[in-house]
Amino acid sequence: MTSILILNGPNLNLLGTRQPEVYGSTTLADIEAMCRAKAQELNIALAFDQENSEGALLDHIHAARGVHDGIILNAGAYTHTSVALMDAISSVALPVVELHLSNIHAREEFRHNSYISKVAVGVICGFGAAGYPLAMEALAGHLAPNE
Ligand code: CA2
Repeated sequence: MTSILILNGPNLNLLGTRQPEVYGSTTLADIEAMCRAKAQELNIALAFDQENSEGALLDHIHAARGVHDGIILNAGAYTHTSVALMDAISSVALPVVELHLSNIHAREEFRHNSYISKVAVGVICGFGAAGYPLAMEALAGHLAPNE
């Protein structure tokens, strides 16, 4: 069975509790439930994690090799700073869909650069929590293009 990892970065554990005007009022637990329902529909296995530290995110990416077939990554603010996450994605050679709740290109200049985009198979941003199931469909389609 196809298995994917959805990995969430720093501060995303605060979703639904602060800045709803930017990130919506859906909590990360709500998003996980939405993703688990989508996984059933797509008949794929799902791991769902959130970490605030860069090192822990790197550990999840390294551990995904040989366990998962692809990764959906919302790296939060590390998107714009982390050469280490970019290198980790290259080193595990798993397809990664980059995901953001907000449209990072319509926001501050410092959010326009993404190190993740350079090594991702594709990017979904700006659709809020709905981007998560969209990213799952995109990754499942990428992994099994003829199904
Ligand atoms: O739009 C996204 O998904 C982001 O990855 C979210 C990051 C931001 O740094 C990226 O530029 C875009 C920030 C996540 C912070 O999440 C919060 C949630 C609730 C309250 C405060 C922060």
